[in-house]
Amino acid sequence: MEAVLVNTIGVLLIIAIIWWFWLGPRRGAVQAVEASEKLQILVRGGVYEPDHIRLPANQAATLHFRREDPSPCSEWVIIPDLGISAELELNQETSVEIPAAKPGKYPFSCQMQMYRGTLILE
Ligand SMILES: [Cu+2]
Repeated sequence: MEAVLVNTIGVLLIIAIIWWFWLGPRRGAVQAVEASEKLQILVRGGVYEPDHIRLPANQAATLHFRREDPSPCSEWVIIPDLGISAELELNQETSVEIPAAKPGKYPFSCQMQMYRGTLILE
């Protein structure tokens, strides 16, 4: 019985460590920008909806992420090729500014890459 307790504590500690280093809150640059046309992306059930977004290249834009998934997995959205990472508030809309960039495919994901999407600039 005692061994079970010790094991349980060990497992909880490991979860706490993983939480702290990989899933916990981190600081990121979030820029909220007013946009005339709304591009809303729902974050729920392990997928971004839509997960492919086409935008004109060489033109700044704003994406509005609405996170409805309470799991910490979905807390951040990261676009590595554009140097963007944004923290998403639960049940709120977070504006993510996309800078003018050359044509191409720019993958975005949560920090553990369970949520995945692609930004297509053309
Ligand atoms: Cu994730």
